[in-house]
Amino acid sequence: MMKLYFLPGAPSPNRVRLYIAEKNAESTVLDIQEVNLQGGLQRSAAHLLRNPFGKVPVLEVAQGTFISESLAIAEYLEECFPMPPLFGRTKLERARVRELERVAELRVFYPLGRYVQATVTQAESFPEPGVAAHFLSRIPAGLEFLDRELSTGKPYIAGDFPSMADCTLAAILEFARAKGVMAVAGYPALTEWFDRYRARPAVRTIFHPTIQG
Ligand SMILES: N[C@@H](CCC(=O)N[C@@H](CS)C(=O)NCC(=O)O)C(=O)O
Repeated sequence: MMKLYFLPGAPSPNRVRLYIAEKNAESTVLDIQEVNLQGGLQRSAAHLLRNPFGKVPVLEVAQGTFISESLAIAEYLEECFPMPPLFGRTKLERARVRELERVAELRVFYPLGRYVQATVTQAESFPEPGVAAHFLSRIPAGLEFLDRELSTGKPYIAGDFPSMADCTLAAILEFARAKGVMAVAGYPALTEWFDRYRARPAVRTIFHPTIQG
């Protein structure tokens, strides 16, 4: 059985966990065992063999064969389990899903992550007010783009179907919500989409693990 190594609440593993939940909400059942590395186990010697950067998620596809990077993991799973398609059904949809997924990661998650890093003291970071201010100022352009996309009234970010772009965007917004940073209240379509998306049963099991259904 495949194994997914994760940390609860961490946005990158949540992208993959949402992807798996979206697949499982339909007919496909991905039999993947989740392994929780909380307590610092992502830095253990055993995990460094899975991913030398000491990060999650990591997917163990067979004993000793590991894939890291959330998007690479989702794309691998999409090839294993194509139904329902979560990277789009046509050439144009596939391009749109990737476009929006990349915008969410590179124009929102990346500056948000750099901002958070530059405000805390942790293993790999320390407070850098100038860096924090710079990256905070980069975020609105990404949020505005995504808000404009959703303002046409489509149910999901890439159209009338859930996709990997929703998984990435939701994982980011949930991380921001839990940390109390990057309020999205000023982006009405994005706020409405997030409220709707996080209320879905598949999503609730990941964002609110104690609430059933
Ligand atoms: N680009 C990577 C990012 C992986 C990453 O930074 N994971 C974070 C959680 S979101 C992590 O493992 N943090 C634990 C640590 O740094 O100790 C991906 O998409 O998978």
